[in-house]
Amino acid sequence: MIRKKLYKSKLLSLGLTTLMLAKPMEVMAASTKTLLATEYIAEENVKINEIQIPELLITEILPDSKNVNGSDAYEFIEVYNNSNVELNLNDYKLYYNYPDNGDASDTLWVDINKDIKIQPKATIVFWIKNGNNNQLTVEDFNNNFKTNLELNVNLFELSNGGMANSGARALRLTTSIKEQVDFISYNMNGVKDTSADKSIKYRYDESSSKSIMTTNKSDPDPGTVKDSDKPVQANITIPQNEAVTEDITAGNFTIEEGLIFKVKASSNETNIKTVKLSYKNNKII
Ligand SMILES: [Ca+2]
Ligand SMILES: [Ca+2]
Repeated sequence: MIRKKLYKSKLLSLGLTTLMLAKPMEVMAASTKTLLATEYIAEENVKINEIQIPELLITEILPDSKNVNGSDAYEFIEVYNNSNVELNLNDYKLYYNYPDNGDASDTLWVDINKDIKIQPKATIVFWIKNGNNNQLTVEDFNNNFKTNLELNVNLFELSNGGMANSGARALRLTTSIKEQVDFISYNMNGVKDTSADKSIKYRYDESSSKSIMTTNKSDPDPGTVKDSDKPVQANITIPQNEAVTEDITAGNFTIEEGLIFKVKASSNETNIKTVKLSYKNNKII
């Protein structure tokens, strides 16, 4: 019988690095209310309130716009701060999704690792830069929609292929640890919702707890959400106490299994949106 060698795996301990890097590092985070990917800890997903209105919503998309160099030039996604507090985009991610292929088809589109603030009731707009429209400027965008958005303030460029004009597609907005905040879809069940230069709008429906398409023939108004398209505001209380974190990394690991860092973060006052883990090693590069 081959006996697997056990290694000590204290967080921040020295000497682990070369072993760890032999395999991809996997970081797991968990909280009493939100759990992250890959490996779950058996705890109930407890909600503070019975009805939770999302603080951040996808309110408008334009999957099909006029072309430049053969591609849609002005595709955009509008996101609205439906809360009473300033939100930091650093705590959220946006995924493009293929509903016919399930949740596993999520493709990460927005993962911002810097502080970008959205004020209460304000919006930000993501403009798709697909290669063929890369030469267009913010001035072009504003001229096209008669808007006055500012680059990297409330207008951000996304570099990817853009939103398909045909075929079922969706966008999933989540916190950093992938707890879903909002989900919208179009072209479902063989129905074509897109048409050139007409945007699709969504309004969060409190009774079904889902964002519902309200029109697929809107004149685009990136950066503006009409009062009639706003749901009940989410009232967020700023936590008074820091979240409690606990290192629950296994004490030993085998080199075959690799080491998984596990950190448990919890708060009685809010859900956990982001967990960051840092470690040190003794390797001098
Ligand atoms: Ca498109
Ligand atoms: Ca709008």
